[in-house]
Order: sequence, then structure tokens, then C-alpha cells
Amino acid sequence: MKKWIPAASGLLAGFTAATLFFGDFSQSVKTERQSAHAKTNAEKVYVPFGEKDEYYLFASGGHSGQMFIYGVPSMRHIRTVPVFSQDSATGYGWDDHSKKMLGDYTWGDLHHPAFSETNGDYDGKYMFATDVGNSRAAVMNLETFTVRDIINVPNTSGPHCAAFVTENTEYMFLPTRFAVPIGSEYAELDDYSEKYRGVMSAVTFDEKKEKLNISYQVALPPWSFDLSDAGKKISKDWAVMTTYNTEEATTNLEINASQADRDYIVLFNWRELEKMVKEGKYDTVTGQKMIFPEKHKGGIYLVPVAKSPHGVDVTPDGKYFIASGKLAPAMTVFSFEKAFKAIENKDFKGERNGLPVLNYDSVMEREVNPENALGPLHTQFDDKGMAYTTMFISSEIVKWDPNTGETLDRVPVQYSPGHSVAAEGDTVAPDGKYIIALNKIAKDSYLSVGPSHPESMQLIDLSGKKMEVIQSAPVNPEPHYAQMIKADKIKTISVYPKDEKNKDAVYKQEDTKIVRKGNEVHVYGIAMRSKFIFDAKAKRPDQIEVSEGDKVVIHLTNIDFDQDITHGFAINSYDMNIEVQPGQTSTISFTADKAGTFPLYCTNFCSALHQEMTGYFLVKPKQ
Ligand code: CUK
Ligand code: CUA
Repeated sequence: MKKWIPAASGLLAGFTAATLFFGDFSQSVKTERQSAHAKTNAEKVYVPFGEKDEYYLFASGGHSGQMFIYGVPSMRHIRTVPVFSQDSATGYGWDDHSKKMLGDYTWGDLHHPAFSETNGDYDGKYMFATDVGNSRAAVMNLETFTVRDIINVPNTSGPHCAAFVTENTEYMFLPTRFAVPIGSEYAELDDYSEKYRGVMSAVTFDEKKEKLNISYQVALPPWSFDLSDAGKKISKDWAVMTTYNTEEATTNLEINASQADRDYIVLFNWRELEKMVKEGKYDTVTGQKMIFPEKHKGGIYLVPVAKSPHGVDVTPDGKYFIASGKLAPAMTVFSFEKAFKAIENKDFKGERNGLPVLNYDSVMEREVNPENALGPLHTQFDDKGMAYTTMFISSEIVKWDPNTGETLDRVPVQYSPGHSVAAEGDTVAPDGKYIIALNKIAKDSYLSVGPSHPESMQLIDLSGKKMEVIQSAPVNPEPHYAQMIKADKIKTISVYPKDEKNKDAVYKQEDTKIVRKGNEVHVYGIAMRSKFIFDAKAKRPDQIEVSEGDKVVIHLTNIDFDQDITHGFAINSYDMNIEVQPGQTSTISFTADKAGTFPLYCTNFCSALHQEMTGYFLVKPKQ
């Protein structure tokens, strides 16, 4: 095994330390230093204040349920966007819209973000993600970096094997990590093989309404579906996903799910599944259209693969899919063309759970086993179609040629990379230039914050002859996967446009009002620099008075149509906080269940007189 020095924290203090740290490659670094024009690593990542980064990085926040937005190459953390968990910094989870989206859940486990695509390339419009913790899917609008819809996906549990979208965002497929009885009904684990299923959902997105919908589901065998990818170009109607626990073990999976020498890659043609649904070849189960593949054959095939595979990634030309074997020290390259031929010739080696199994030798293109590389997990690509695979155990990224299997370069990272993300590295047209290792265990890389250390992301420059780590940034748990997009593809808005049709919105001070209907109080208010106006005609326009037990609905519009003038709204001791961005209208509903006098205030700094942006919420006690 290659050796590099586990860093004493002092060694990591500056950029120059990288040369000491990555001793194996000091030669190339020196050569570069000798050239008078070569940029130093520090210069390569330095983006002067006021200038913008070249790429956005959307990093999965794992069990924080959030998404972290970074700039590349500076690796500056720009924003945390809440997706599956509440976030008081943005009021997410308190205003009516986001509260309804989160439903009864307070957290999520976000693994794999995916951009919307047009012709297999990121179009910069939307970002999708799934929640392994509570079986949900979400969509984020990239004009505002806000989540627009979340759906609960019935019959599924733990859509880890997602999100990936097809070439034109026709579908996002959600295969799951855990098998459960359909509808999550009670069923003894002794009946696992008969009653449990690993259900895959086909989710569509209606861009006009910004709504996610479940189109249909497929009752796959009770296996764990791990990672997946959509086909591209010649394979665009297809998708692949890895499985483990095809042993159908129900306990002690660590050992029992790794017994067989082979697991499978599921290869499916989503156009065919779509056709089956149109032809009525499905059952309706718990309100969903469910295809049972043992009943309605076609469209789904199994490809044997070395046991317990993890990632599977389609090459940018769509010709190959590459499986990484977390337990086997090899990447296996499979050919779509060979698979299509084998399917056409019915070159099957029997069936498993009603699904035809293709002959390994008929589909396999090559097995790639870089010397001493251990624990391959995930693969990304550059502009020349070269592959970059993260090695969890030998802590490195290996660059190799999928067309020949030849190892081209290796770079150590610190430590145990899971995923990596290359610039647009899973599209039909990767950029090359950068790849980021998403490390699971950064150990002592940063100032200590106690027993649990921050994980890290390491930026690697791909433009030189050799890969070179040029920047490291700490990241909150947990760096699962990320997406890196050219910054100019994302077109944000700077203020919400006036929406005269929105009955909750008030844009003129004189239109503000407090309306009482029985025990309901509806407030149509305004936030502006530097005051709240709830009822302009009242003696104290910045006061809301209700009776104990009233249902209170506050609509608040920010009428500062100026970039970056965001107001917050909190009522002291009422455990609530919302945000209104420029031009935005938000609604918060609650019951005034505590009598008393409660100051209300703006929580987001908005002007020199922000501190004066206050008022009172008075709750008259019941007689
Ligand atoms: S998984 Cu492969 S290392 Cu959740 Cu994408 Cu984390
Ligand atoms: Cu409005 Cu602070």
C-alpha cells in the first residue's frame, strides 16, 4: 500500500504544507513551482473578495436534512438551504407552506442531490433530493434556492438509491434501501421472502405547478437497492442500479448479506415500464399503480456482479456502466450494447425472483483492478471521458481509462472518500477541471471541536499533468454526494415579483388590515424598513391583539423591493420565526394558547433601525 503521513495537525496549517503532506507527488509539485508562470495552489483557489466563484457546489447534508451550497474553487460555504429539516435561520418549517411540506417530520437524511437535466446536461433550473430517513422526495427551485414541493412516497422505505433523473427529467426513480411489506403492513420477518418487497417509485415533476407526483411503482424483490444512474445517449431509455442482500437475509446483514459471491445490477428500460402502465399491466395497491414483474414480464433484467457492489455510474457517452465493488477490489465495466444484444438473443442464465438473469460474460466489458487500490465506491468523469473512482479503504482517487482499463494517475486524499463530484461530472458533457473528494473521516484536519471531527471536502485540480489537491474545506455531516454546476447556468432572481393575484399579499400600507371572524384573526400586514404595519388605521399599527384560544393567521409581505432586504418575524416565547425575502409574502398560522404580553420583532438585520422594528402581540386572557 502507498504510504502518506497521517497529518499532525500543524502540518496542515497552510497551503505549502500540501507538498509535505502529499510526499508521493512532491516531484510534480516541484516541477510546477519551477515554472515562473505556474499558479501556486493558493492562487488557484483564491477568489478575491467581491469576485465570484466559477462553480456552485451543492453538497448533500446527510442526516442534517439540509443542502450545503459552496463556491468552487474557493470552497467558501455560501448558504445552507433547508430541505427535510426545520431551519430557524430561514423560518423553514414555521411558515404555512414549508410546515405543510414537512408534515409531521422534523428531520431527514439527504443523500444524493440531482440537478434537472435537458438532453443529459444540467439545465440549472431545479435540484432534486430524497430523504432516506422518512421516505420523501423534494424539489428545490434554483431561481430562489427554496424547496417548492416535498412528497411522501408510500410503499417505500429509505429511497437511498436516488435521486437520479433521466435525460430530460422525464422521471426521477426512487428505488429503496430497505425492503418492507407493501404498505408497511405488519408481517413477520420469517415471511420476508414472500411478503417483503423493495419498491421502486417513478416520480415525475410538473414544472408549471412545481409539483412532484408518483407516476407508478415497481414491486422489485426484497433486496437492498443501493445506487443508481440513468442511461445517456444510446442508453437513454435505460437505467441501472446496484443491489445487495440478494441473499434476503433478515438479521446480521454485515455477515449474512455478503455470503453469495454475486449480487446483481438491475437494468431496466423505463420506456417499456411506462408502456406497461399505459397498457394497464399493473395492480392498484394502496392507491398506487404497482407493476409486479413476476406477473407482467419485460423491461427489467439482472446482470450478475461481484458481491455487495456500491456505486454504478454511466459513462458520458452512455456506452458503459461501471460498478464499484465495495468488498471486491475491482471496478467492473459493463457494455450497454452487449446487454441489449444479450436481451435480444434471450441470452439468459435462468431467473431470480421472476427476473431474467443475463450472462455475466456476455455483458461484461472488462474488470479493472488498479494495483493495491481498495474499496472502490463511486466514479465520476472528465471532459475526455476518463474515469475517477474513489477508494474508501486506500484513501485515494484513481484516474483510469474506461476504454482500456489502464490506470492513469492516483492522488491520496484524507481520508476515506465516499463519493466524489467532478464539474458536471455525471452529465453527457463533463467539464474536467475539478473533482472534489467527499471524505468520510477527516480526522485531525481542522481545529478540534471535541471527539467528533468535521468531515472534509478536498478540491483536486485536474488541469495539470497530475491530479493535485489544492484546497480542503470542512463540511457538516454528512458529505454523501454533491453536484457541481457552472455558476452561469443558474439564474437567480433578486426580488420576488409582485403577485397581484395573491389574496394574502398586501403591497400598500393603506391596504393592511386585521380581520376578525369569530375566534379567527386574519392579519394582512407589511414588513418594511424599519417597521411592521398590521393595520395602518389602528392606533398602534404595529400591534396585534387577540383573545386567548384564537386561531391567528398572519400574512406578511415584504414591500422592500430591494436586493437583499430580508425581514424576519418572531413572537417572543411563542416558538416561531419566519422570514420574508424582498417582495415575498409568507403566512404563519397558530393558536394563541398563551395569554399575556409578547413582544414581536424582526429577526433579520435589515437597516440601521432594525433594532426598532418591533411591536406587541397581546393575548387577552379568557374570562
Ligand atoms: S452512499 Cu456511497 S459513500 Cu449514501 Cu451515496 Cu455515502
Ligand atoms: Cu426588518 Cu430587521
